[in-house]
Amino acid sequence: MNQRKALITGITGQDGAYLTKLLLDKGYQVTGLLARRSSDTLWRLRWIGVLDKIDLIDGDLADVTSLMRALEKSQPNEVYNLGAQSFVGSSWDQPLLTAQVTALGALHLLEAARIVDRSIRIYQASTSEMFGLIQEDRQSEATPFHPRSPYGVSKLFAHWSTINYRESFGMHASSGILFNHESPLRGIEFVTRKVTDGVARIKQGKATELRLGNIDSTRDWGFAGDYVDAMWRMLQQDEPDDYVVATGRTTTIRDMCKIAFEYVGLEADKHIVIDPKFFRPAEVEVLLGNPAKAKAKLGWEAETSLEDLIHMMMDADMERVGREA
Ligand code: NAP
Ligand code: F7E
Repeated sequence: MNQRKALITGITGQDGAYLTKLLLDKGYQVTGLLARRSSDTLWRLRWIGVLDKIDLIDGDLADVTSLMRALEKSQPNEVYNLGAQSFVGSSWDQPLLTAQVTALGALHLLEAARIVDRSIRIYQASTSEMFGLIQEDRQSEATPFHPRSPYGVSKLFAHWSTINYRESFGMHASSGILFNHESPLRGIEFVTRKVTDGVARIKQGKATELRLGNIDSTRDWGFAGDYVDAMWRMLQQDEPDDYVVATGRTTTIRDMCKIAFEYVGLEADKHIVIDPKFFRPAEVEVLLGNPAKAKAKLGWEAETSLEDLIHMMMDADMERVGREA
């Protein structure tokens, strides 16, 4: 059988690294779209040990011609669209850029695939942020959407575009509505990593406080390494579809912090400072996913508990902070 080929946008991000590892382990030939940046963005691919095993092609989701060239060059069976301006907080400061990359970028990719080869299977990285102001206590594929940020609105456009290309052109385009997932490779701007890095600094005497925004909101957090497996499973189905991927447990930011502080023998209340600078113009207060469909149809379940996840991230950050001069 011919070696299967995958193209990943957003390969330099958290999920890009874990997905690349998973696909290489399954025998895929992996190509990544590499957006032009002035500084090094390859550290995650190095950390996970895959950088010398993949091909990289210059391209940007904002430039549809670069996507067409990438598809023609890599001739993938599967494309995973992970590229995005993915930080909710920044999306109010850069709403147009967020829409260009996160919303229109997804449409560019669908259109490029329609023109180049519409048999390519496509994964779209949708998000629980589309539920925003939640309309049901546990959010499933059938829950109505109400996004609360330019990021959420952009992702909803990409989500519906994916469904539209499936319905209009019969393309195998699937959407994974993933709830928050974290890892030692999570960007430092996201709250879990900000916390594990901050706690490591306090423990090692390099900081005394941790400044946070709204710690009463809750999130359904899982491990990125588990979640990329669900992405792959979606593209192995005979029919394209949409799936919620979550753990089914929700925890406040406050309690997540406690797990990190207690792991190294510190008290969270003594170090957390609430700083309104980190409040958002509109908050997503609660997220709790219902992953029943992913379990029934994909045979997928989250395997890593929040405690194990935060401990894994703490270990990595204790080591990283310890190495700093
Ligand atoms: P991430 O770490 O922020 O990675 C984003 C990736 O997108 C990076 O590789 C980035 O490249 C790339 N990118 C940004 N602008 C681009 C552009 N104009 N053209 C091409 N690539 C561009 O995100 P993640 O956590 O891995 O998440 C992966 C995807 O899942 C994202 O679409 C995110 O919105 C979505 N998602 C994430 C979660 C979560 O909890 N992690 C949940 C649901 C959905 P550079 O490194 O060059 O900036
Ligand atoms: O915020 C609160 C903040 O930035 C989580 C992205 O991957 O998941 C992520 O989006 C919560 C919010 O993630 C701070 O207000 C308090 O209630 O870690 P976050 P997010 O906004 O949920 C979804 C599923 C995605 O799709 C996104 O791409 O934590 N919070 N204090 C804070 N958040 C941050 N970042 N920093 C704080 O100081």
